[in-house]
Amino acid sequence: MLRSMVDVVTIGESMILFQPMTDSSIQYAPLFTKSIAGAESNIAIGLTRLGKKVRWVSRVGDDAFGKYLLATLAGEGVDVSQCKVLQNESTAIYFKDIKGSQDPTVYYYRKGSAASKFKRNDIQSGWFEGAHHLHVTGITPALGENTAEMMIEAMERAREKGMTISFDPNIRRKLWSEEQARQTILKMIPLCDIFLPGLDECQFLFGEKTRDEYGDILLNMGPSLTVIKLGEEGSMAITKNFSVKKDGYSVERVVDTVGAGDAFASGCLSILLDVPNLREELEDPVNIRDIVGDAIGRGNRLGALAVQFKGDWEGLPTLQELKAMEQGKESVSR
Ligand code: KDG
Repeated sequence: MLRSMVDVVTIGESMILFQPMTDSSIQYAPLFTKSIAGAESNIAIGLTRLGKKVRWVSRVGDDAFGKYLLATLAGEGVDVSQCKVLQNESTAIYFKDIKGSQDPTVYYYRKGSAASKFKRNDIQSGWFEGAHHLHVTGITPALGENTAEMMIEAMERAREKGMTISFDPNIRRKLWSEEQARQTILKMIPLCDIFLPGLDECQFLFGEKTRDEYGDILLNMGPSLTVIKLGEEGSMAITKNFSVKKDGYSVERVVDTVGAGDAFASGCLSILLDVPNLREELEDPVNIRDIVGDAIGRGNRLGALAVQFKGDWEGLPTLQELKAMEQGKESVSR
């Protein structure tokens, strides 16, 4: 059967997210809102809203949460046809404690979840059918005994098929030991074309160095493009032929920082994935300096939008809304 083309495939776990409805901390909050979140599904929604066709591959439990999760993503227009509902398994949940201006604290209830059982033999050719690009994170390999092996194999298969790959390390210290995280992420980096770490993640992986030194190390490891996220300062892109930095957007009130990196990746990829023959262009990037600059600028804008909303993806714009912002048009709401 010939399926329609897919711009991006992403593989990972999404969870049911509960957040206190009021400003009180989780311990005292009487009421919670329910939504979904997970780095890969955040990106799937972000890119879909920006007009890309995205397939999210996962496993959920045969429970009400699994149904809600799949319905939410399908409702957003994400292709969930390669997700499986596993009998007698459960869908993961997590809680986010927002404490004023600090980064929220998250509490995971995901050990032994349906998606944590992913293994190498689960990989299906249908995951990649008709697809151009794979986006992965460092969260999925941390979930279960076999998920790192599965992710590495998925990246290798995508490469064999000629797909480009982006990788956000999304280091989550609550999920694995520092040593396991470092070892696995260092194995995954050479398999990607576009690496999207935060500055703190570069420090974690390579120790204290300058930004240019991180760029040199990473260029020698394999990715043709590394984009280092610098928080409020913006972001910088490094290729073998040039580097470019774009300033961040100032934000009046930061509500919730979780999901900002995924918003950044969605914005950045939404422009890069429009480049024909992306891998060749990235390998010898002479003509795409401006495009890379625009991509990280859009990433910065989306990151700044995401932190102003409670929830990981609720504040992400549609392409039409984004274009209006990029052209400086005021929105007319009534
Ligand atoms: O990047 C945001 C994610 O961290 C959040 O959605 C939850 O996927 C998640 C995780 O594992 O931390």
